[in-house]
Amino acid sequence: METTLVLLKPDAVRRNLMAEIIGRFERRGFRFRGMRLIQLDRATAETHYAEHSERPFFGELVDFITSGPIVALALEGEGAVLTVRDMMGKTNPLDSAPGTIRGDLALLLAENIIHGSDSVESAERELAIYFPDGLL
Ligand code: D4T
Repeated sequence: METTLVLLKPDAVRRNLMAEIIGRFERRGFRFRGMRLIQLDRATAETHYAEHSERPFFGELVDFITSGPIVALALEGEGAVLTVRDMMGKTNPLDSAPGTIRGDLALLLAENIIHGSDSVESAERELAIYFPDGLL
């Protein structure tokens, strides 16, 4: 059994898409082990996106993810990491298939509404950032 970290980014919260997205994960059958509405500070955002620190879009990425509240979810299920990534669609919403979260709800790469851990190792690292007190 795997547990993965999902973020509903500030654009998802601003656009009132929380219930829509969370509902998809509920209906798919994941067990919710954590759910928090939080405002990220820059230091935490930079820790989360450390792998992108040298990329030209890093500053904008941190500006964006700290621009308003986000929702952090810890979702448990068989193959949760890959299943969530499949449900999200491709990173660039223009490439995301209809039926996926981004394919149905997003248009812009810089505002792609959701993050999901890309491996079991990333999930462990990221869950520790957003749920330092552990999971239910
Ligand atoms: P996240 O991390 O948000 O789930 O996205 P992905 O795992 O699907 O994609 P990523 O790490 O490659 O990108 C992280 C984040 O940066 C934004 N981005 C990405 C951007 O604004 N411009 C770009 O050119 C790229 C590649 C979108 C997602």
